[in-house]
Amino acid sequence: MKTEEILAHSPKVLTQEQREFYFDQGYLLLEKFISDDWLDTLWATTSAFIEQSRVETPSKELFDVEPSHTPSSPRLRRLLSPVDTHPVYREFAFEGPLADLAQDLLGPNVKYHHSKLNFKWSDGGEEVKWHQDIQYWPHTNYSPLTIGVYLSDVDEEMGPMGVIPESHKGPLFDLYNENNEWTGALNDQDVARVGPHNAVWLKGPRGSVTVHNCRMVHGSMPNHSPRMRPLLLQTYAAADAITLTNLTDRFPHSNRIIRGEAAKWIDFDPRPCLMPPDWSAGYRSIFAVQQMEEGAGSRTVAGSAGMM
Ligand SMILES: O=C(O)CCC(=O)C(=O)O
Repeated sequence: MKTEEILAHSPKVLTQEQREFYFDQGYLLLEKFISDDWLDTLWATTSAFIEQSRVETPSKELFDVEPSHTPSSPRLRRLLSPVDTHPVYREFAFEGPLADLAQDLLGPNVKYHHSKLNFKWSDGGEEVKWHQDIQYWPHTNYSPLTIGVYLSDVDEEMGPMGVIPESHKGPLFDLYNENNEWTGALNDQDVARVGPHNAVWLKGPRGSVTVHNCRMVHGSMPNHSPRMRPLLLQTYAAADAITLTNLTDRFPHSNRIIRGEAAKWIDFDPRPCLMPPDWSAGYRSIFAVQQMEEGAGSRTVAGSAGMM
């Protein structure tokens, strides 16, 4: 659906100005968008998962942990697919305020793609290097967007999400290195090209919400504060965008229509998209792939000689 057609539908939770800002700049920050009731419920569920991770080797199906994780001092990087893991996250993503927000930016027919809870633990929680999302999970068009919810107050010390305004209008960058290995991040020359000095750091009190388009260059610094920075992320797309890889096939709720109806006609954007590696044998997290850890998943392009 074209931007003008989306804007012609009456918004549910945003002003017309906020919608236009998103399409022009590629991102939004909505301070205190989520109610305290929802935040308390999400925290109760999240605390139970943190407790569950207090074992020597937490489940790889549920958690991605830092190499120094221990039962007495858990260091979670990510709860892998909250929507598939607990009904509270599911209700929040499918029926809560985020579904209205997604509809205001995607049009009446909205599909859920995936979710994750990035903890960025206190005292050194890892950086997320500059990258664009869509090369990780190509779709037939560039409608997909990710909505993040800060479950705690987040200030600049805590590694808030950083975005480069309007970078969604620019090129998609190659996330492979010179040896054709997936790094999942822009190389130094491309980072210089987009100008990290232009970054806007999205901070705010708990319940603040970030939105970024799937072509947006974004990332975040390490968390050097004594406070963790839990950011609950859920990705949605217009119903007429079809995902092109099997990355989320193991998640039962992926690609579910949460508002409106399934598309009869698929929309194709002619701009090419980079193909990621074939991660059907396993994918852990952006942290693991960007740190190029052992077992983080395949690094060569899907279908290349290196896969055989
Ligand atoms: O957690 C963050 O700061 C950024 C997360 C992100 O960009 C991602 O998971 O793709």
